[in-house]
Amino acid sequence: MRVESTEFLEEVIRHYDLPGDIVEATQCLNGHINGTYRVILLTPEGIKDDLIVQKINHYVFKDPEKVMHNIEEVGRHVRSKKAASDCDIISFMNNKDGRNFTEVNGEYWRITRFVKDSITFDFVESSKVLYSAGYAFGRFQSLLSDLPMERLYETIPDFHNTKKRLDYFFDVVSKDPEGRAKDVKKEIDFFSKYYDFATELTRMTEAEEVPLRVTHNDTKYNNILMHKDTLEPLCVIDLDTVMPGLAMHDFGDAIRFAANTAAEDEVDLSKVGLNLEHYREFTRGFMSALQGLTRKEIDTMALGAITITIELASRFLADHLNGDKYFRIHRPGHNLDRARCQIKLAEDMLEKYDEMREIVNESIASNEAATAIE
Ligand code: GN1
Ligand code: MG
Repeated sequence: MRVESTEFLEEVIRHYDLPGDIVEATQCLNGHINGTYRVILLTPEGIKDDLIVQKINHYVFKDPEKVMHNIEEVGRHVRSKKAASDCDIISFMNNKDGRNFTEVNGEYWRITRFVKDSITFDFVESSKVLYSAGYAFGRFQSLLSDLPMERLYETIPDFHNTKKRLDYFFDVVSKDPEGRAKDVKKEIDFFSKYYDFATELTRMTEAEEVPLRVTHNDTKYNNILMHKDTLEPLCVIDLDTVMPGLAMHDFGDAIRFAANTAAEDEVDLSKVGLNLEHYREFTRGFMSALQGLTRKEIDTMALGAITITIELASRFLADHLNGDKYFRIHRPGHNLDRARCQIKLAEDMLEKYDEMREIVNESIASNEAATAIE
């Protein structure tokens, strides 16, 4: 969407050593949280500088400085050890005060250069591209495995605490501030039915049966910039929620998005389900990049995918009941559509749970075979 009046963007850019005039500005609408703009500057030398200028959502991220601290820590760590062949990760420019964000009228902004030839996808057509996406997210976590967790802030407390998410959901249902609960009885029953199943990983985390690791926590396929021709991963983006978490959640959230046979907000629910071929390819890539997982982590990878899908369904539906305050919507009832789509996907995953677990085990076995041959 073209931005007509660009003064607010000019004001942000003035905080940086970026000479030139804005010749084009568009708003990117595929994220649900932050405000993202692609801005082309024409420099005094006549060169086009292609920038991404982003406003951090202050309602969601209560302390944007902590978010930007984490991004700097993680960036420094990954860049100090990554190989040239590894996928890059996003970083932000310093402003004139040497900080990787800038404050304008109480809002927090940041700027990065547009990665040349990159593209993102909101839906995955072919399973072929998924091995490398799985590898990129697995490798991201593996590169961060020796970053001391105490160096990172929890940017959103209890972000993937599914038990707290579901308890909050039922709280919203009981308060029903917009009077919308009467129309979603069937959906509410779904969350009651699977409450114990979906909170098992929370229980295991609290009992320290599974370890915390530095994780991305928002591993949607559109959070990897892909090369527009080769479809190879170029850069992992959206590091706002990098913090201690579970490997199974990163795996699971990626599956939720990339192995869905339809888009995240598809309204024709007959189109929604788990594509096992997509699932297999992503799993193979992720598992080959991320070795050294514990047996319990391996055994709960598939559970992670179903858990995160149920969790997100509850978050979308809670937001719908709350009057759409958290996720940006593009039409009335959008969060309800998203919730229904995620519930349908979770139901399909529950039917395919045994196969999902089997595929994880197969990928581990083939890693072991490959290691033995080496
Ligand atoms: C939000 O803004 P975006 O699209 O990267 C959300 C994720 C959800 C996702 C669902 C901070 O991410 O947790 O999985 O929407 N991010 C936050 O599409 O809540
Ligand atoms: Mg995000």
